Amino acid sequence: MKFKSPPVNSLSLDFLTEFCISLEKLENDRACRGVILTSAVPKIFSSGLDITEMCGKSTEHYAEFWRAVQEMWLRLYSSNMVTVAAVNGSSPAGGCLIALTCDYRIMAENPKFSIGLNEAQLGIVAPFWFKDTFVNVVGHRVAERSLQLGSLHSAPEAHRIGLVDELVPEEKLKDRATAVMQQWLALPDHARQLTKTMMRKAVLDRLVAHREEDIQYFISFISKESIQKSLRMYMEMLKKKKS
Ligand code: CO8
Repeated sequence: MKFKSPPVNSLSLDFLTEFCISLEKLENDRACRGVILTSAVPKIFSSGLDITEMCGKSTEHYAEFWRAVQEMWLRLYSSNMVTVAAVNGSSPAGGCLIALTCDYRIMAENPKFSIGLNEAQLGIVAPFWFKDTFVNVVGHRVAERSLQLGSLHSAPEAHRIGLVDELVPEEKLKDRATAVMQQWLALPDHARQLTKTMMRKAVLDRLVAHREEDIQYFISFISKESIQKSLRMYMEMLKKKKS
């Protein structure tokens, strides 16, 4: 699956909806046992949640948007397919979450590409299920430091802390992702799927049990004037950086 929503593959409500529909189609296709997620946009895997969806919108919109973000994560984290992220560009926040949610991550070894849960830099807080997913990949201490600092890690650093499983030259990314997929698909599906469920169930169940509460928390957090101000300033900073 190639993300193609220029300029930066931000996760808008439309993007998330289409992502879930595409994933469901693959999930229901008995001939499909694995999916490689990558980007068709040069230098960017995904810029994370579309900030404009979280700025100046109605309570109903925030609820719909957040439910779509949850749905994307629930489907991908619980997927029966083998999921490999071929991270061929920068991948902050929600983009990093997509990669973390896969079974295996391979990143192009370009030191200019960065990845991480940088929410704290925007003045917002990564939700508990972003944190749980991160902890499951890198461990508690690394996650705690990285989350508090809102760190964006260069590709080599991301590899060093275990945020990505391997680095390869950009031109070899597709071949390597295919080889990894073959290796994972060599195992009997039922054993691999049950093992995955065993490892992920507690974290998945936690969001399922607190889904409505999490939506209400998101709405009240994001609607705060101080948070709206931080997001507006961040967007302005992105635009200024350009000029
Ligand atoms: N949402 C909306 N618009 C964006 C986003 C985004 N996430 N990222 C970039 N854009 C826009 C820019 O404003 C710019 O718009 P315009 O052309 O109108 O000026 C356009 O996309 C291109 O951006 P850049 O010029 O910055 O492109 P570069 O190639 O130079 O850089 C980057 C690409 C590295 C992706 C850079 O744009 C960047 O760092 N973006 C911000 C990424 C980020 O911090 N995302 C975090 C989103 S928050 C999230 O995912 C989790 C939130 C959890 C919420 C929990 C609350 C309780």
